Amino acid sequence: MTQPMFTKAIVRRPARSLVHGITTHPELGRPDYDLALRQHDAYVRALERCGLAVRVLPALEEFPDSCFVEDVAVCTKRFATITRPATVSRSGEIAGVRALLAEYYDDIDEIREPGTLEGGDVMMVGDEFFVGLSSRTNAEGAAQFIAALNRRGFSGRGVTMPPTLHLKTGCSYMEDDVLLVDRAFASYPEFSRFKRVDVALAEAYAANCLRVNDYVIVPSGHPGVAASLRELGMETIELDMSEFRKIDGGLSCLSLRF
Ligand code: CIR
Repeated sequence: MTQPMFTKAIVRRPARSLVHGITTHPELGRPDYDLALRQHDAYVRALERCGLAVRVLPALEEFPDSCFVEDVAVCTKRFATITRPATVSRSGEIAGVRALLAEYYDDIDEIREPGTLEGGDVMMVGDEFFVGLSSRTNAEGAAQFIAALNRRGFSGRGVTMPPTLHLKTGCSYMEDDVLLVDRAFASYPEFSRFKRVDVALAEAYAANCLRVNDYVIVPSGHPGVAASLRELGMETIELDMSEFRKIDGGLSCLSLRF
């Protein structure tokens, strides 16, 4: 890649309260905080290896899910949007991220009540954005965001969701026209124009991979997805995400890239 897609990232250290993060998978057990910190360190190193300068925000103990910074903002080439998380326990996460983004962006928009939108529902494909209409992102939030995109010369469209947490829980754009898709999204007409890499049910968690410049970061333990991406000529970095997975967190959720 001659021109890097991204040069910077923002992450937030996991709080000890992470063990109380929202989860739809209580059967996986509580996260181990010390292991989560080590996995987070490895994540930051991986972003650095991809060429990003990483800013690390301090842990926010009052907000168990606050390490999932992707949900509280959307960063584009021309502007950033501060989102409005649907869950009350996450609403206080935005302040620190807003202040930091102001160092990088002159143009910062925001989602307003009654809109809700979480960044995990926003998938960027060049100048086009897909917005998952999930239990976290309502029609009003999506409409506000799409209007903000249109005002800056981007396009956006809503995507009806299967019962999946966020859009990018189930599909990730790998650049070069390649879309990684969970079975739930495989037949979506919105995605028919892409070269689709289908993710097997047993590897569904790896539908959330992260393309960053010349690499794709893949959660370890998903050999089928990693092999499919390598067959397409992509260089992969594998990271153990076990502790974040326990509270529904994937690779993309842990950072804002811009
Ligand atoms: C939540 O339910 O909000 C967190 N436990 C997980 C957020 C994951 N974020 C993402 O997929 N972008």
